[in-house]
Amino acid sequence: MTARTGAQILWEALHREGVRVVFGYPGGAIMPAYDALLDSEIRHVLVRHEQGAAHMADGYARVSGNVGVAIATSGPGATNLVTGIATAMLDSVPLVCITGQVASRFIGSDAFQETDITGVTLPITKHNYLVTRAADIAKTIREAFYVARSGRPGPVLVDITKDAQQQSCVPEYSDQPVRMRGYRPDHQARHDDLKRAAELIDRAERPVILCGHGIVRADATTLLRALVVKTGMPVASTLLGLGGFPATHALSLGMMGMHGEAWVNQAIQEADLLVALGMRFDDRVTGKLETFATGAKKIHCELDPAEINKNVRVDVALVGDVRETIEALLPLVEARDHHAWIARISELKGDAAVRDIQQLPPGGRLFAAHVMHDLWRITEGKALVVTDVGQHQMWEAQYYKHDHPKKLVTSGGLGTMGFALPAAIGARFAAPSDEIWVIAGDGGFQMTACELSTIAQEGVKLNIAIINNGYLGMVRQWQQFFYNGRYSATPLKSPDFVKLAEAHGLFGLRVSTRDEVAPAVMRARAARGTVLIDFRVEQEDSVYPMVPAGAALNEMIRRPSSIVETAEDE
Ligand SMILES: Cc1ncc(C[n+]2csc(CCOP(=O)(O)OP(=O)(O)O)c2C)c(N)n1
Repeated sequence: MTARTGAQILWEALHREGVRVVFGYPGGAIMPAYDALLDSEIRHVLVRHEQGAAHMADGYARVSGNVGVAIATSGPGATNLVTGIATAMLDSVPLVCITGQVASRFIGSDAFQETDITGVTLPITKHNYLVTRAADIAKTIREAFYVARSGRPGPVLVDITKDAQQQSCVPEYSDQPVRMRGYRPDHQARHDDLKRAAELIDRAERPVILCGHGIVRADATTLLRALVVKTGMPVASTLLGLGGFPATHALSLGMMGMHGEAWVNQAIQEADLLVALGMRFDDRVTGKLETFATGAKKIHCELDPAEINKNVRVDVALVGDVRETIEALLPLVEARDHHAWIARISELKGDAAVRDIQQLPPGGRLFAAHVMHDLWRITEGKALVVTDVGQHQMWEAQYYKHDHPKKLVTSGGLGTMGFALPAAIGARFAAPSDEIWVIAGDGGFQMTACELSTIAQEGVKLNIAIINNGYLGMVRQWQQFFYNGRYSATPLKSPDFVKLAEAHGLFGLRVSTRDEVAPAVMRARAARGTVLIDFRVEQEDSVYPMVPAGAALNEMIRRPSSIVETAEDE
């Protein structure tokens, strides 16, 4: 083998890991790598801000199931990645982020554009590395990919000094399985525990399955369906679990938690058994812990042992890959149905359908829920939807019924505004033929709107729906409910989004009545290029129901009937 530079080895090592596209931005300390990129087959997408690179890699990873790769220079380039890395960490998304670092002899001298990025990202990466020798690059990249995708996935950062990129050596690529001291990512549920879990499931009268992101990530949806068919247990879903079980299935209850349906939360509170699959009992899901499903036994199937008994004490822990766990559990459980329990849950639904905003006559007013409902109807629920963070995110979760996994991409754990547009660009590279809709608020969209230029330069086709309510809506809603309606720093002025699209060579449309929704959506779908629709929606609508932070799951704020009446009056 001939000698290669560290920079060449980097691209070769990435190629060997199956990488075909990376998202990045160049600068001084990563220039040798960018020079070698010209001779690599890997496609590079030039972003407009490194945060966008991390979110694109994240969107790519969530949709493809592979590791996403972002690349940036040292100092400000590296620190701009931080929000995207933390977003991936909280949602267990496998990323490898590569950063240039100042030459090894300058480290620690406050050299130009020096930041201790391994120090900065220590708590928000699954693992990170500082590489100072070309000879270590191939092995480190291999390990980084292994760590990112094995066990509970997560982001890994590899910081490579400029001199390591420039040095030459004969690379040593290995095909042997990676072994790392102290890292044991694989667990398997114990047979005794599986039997105890099966006994609890067989004995339960009011069971509820809680479907989390793990089901989606582990491709366990078919097995989950088999478990539900056999045991008759209804399924509630976390935000990131949506699509893990078909929303239109008779035993799908819908989303639980802070903005979950009231009957779902009530059913959880009345349950005598919760079977938590690939979820982590986040506070947005449980409400006040002391009051969470106190009458229920709990089974927790989870890959990461650190999650067991972290927030909620459980009766049986099945630590392992959730797909393998369900597979092992299936033959152990009895066939059941739960007619009485399902009837009770239907009763709990009560007047919810009447209160449902989507049933309201529009009366000339455009509610965000109308937009979500119409989008769902027109796309037949088949689009890949990438949402930002705020009210629109919750309305999408409530009104766009996801029947398939990996068709909803959203920042759950960190709740990162600005996520949607770049994540959708990444998703496009993972799903070239999917219909993709970005759904963003007027606030979050402006955080990463610079990536419209990336869309234009790369010729990416997306459909963009801005749910424009003139406020930082979710914060405004909290101010309305919990701060006596004192709107501090939430009214928001935006640019003319239609002109902004046009300024980027893209097509823009404005919609302010319900009648205009369908024609605009059809136009966007039919267009070859990216179309942005500025939906001017009801400004002070709120997401209902809502569990106030720190309250019990069944203490929900419901949509006031006055809104229903006002709309009906019109
Ligand atoms: C980066 C970031 N900064 C601040 C917040 C806090 N935050 C959560 S929702 C929200 C308002 C979002 O407003 P907008 O994007 O207009 O969406 P809407 O809620 O109106 O649908 C804010 C400020 C956040 N989640 N992320």
